[in-house]
Amino acid sequence: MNEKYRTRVSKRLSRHLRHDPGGIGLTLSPGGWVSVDELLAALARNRFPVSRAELDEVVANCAKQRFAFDETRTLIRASQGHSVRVDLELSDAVPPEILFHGTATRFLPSIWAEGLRPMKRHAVHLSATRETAWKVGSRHGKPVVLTVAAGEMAARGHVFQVSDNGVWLTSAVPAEFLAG
Ligand code: HQG
Repeated sequence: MNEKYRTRVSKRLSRHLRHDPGGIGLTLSPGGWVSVDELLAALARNRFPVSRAELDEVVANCAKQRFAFDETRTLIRASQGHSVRVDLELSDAVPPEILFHGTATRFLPSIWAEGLRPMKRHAVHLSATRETAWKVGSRHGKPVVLTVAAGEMAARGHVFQVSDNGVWLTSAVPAEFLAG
């Protein structure tokens, strides 16, 4: 399987495991899980056949570890990034003092006015490193990295969680905790 094909499969998995399970007739469990057999059957029905070995390869090789199997390896879910309603049942975690958020410069006026909001997703996504945040921001246009005073937020009662693949999640970041 080459890199290009792995990326195609990964994008397709993101679409159905985060945003549009119904599009191929899938229903996610409240925790966001779906049976691997059902997923592969649904993809095949929709002219996108993927073998179990290929799925395993995509899950294992995905640099961002976007997908995770359960301990029996019969269920799979996206580790973060959902727009459909799921409860990932992550435990609250104490964030580092500073986290980063990558965005595009054109969003800054609105972000300074109202802080970071989850927009179409469940939570605001924050990165542990400036490098990762830069990549995240580049997806939207001319990137800019904001620092988030996460320690101070936590001290003031904001709740954080960290996904299985190391993305920090919180429901919103008021502008007072942001710096350019
Ligand atoms: C912006 C990818 C205007 C926010 C990444 C972002 C991440 C505002 C955009 C994950 C705003 C939403 C999530 C406000 C926030 N006014 N714009 N008040 N508040 N925004 O894609 O964080 O590759 O939903 O800055 O790596 O870019 O898919 O969020 O630019 O982990 O696995 O609204 O998606 O992971 O964009 O990315 P997104 P994100 P994957």
